[in-house]
Amino acid sequence: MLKIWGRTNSINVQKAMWLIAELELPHERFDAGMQYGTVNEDWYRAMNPNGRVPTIDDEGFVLWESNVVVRYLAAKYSANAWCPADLKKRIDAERWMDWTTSTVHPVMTPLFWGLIRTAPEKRDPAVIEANRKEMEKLAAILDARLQGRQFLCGDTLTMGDIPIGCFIYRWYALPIERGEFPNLHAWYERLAARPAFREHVMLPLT
Ligand SMILES: N[C@@H](CCC(=O)N[C@@H](CS)C(=O)NCC(=O)O)C(=O)O
Repeated sequence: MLKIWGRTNSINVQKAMWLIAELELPHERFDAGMQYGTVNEDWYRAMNPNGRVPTIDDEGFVLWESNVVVRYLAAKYSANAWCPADLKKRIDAERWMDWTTSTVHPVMTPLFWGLIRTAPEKRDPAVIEANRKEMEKLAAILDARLQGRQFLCGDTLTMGDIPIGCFIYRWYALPIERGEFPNLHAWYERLAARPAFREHVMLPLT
């Protein structure tokens, strides 16, 4: 059976868990990371030398790096749906996954850590404001992309929606000012209507 290690409040674990739930894959999840430890145990480091979560073991195939875990699960268990069969469609989805990691994640990390995982007296308002403004620019890019589309890569969900969907939940859940982005908001509501997204992504921010 598919095994996955990682705490439920990790955004990188959430990406994988959302897809596992969408695909109804039988699995076992083990808490790991932060207060749960485990990631520094020798046996865990032998699977994942980074000491990070998530890590999966699919019938002996061990994999880490969350976007790659999503790509693998989508390709193996949902070819031509969550992982588009058409090369250009697949690469389009992968582009949004990589963009999320290279461009959105570095902006969301100081916002999330600053507002959720830092005591109020230790927060740096200038850093939070700079990244809040930067997220407005990225939201505008997504809003433009979603004009006339139900989902990022067309009218069906693909793996391209997964990493960014997790970040956009957090962005809407943070206590910050946001501009009006009607296409982005409509897309987010389509995600929020999905039980798997609600169960694994829309968790209290901790
Ligand atoms: N690039 C890696 C990053 C993994 C990562 O940094 N995960 C965080 C949680 S989101 C982690 O393991 N933090 C340390 C911990 O939980 O102990 C991925 O996408 O899987």
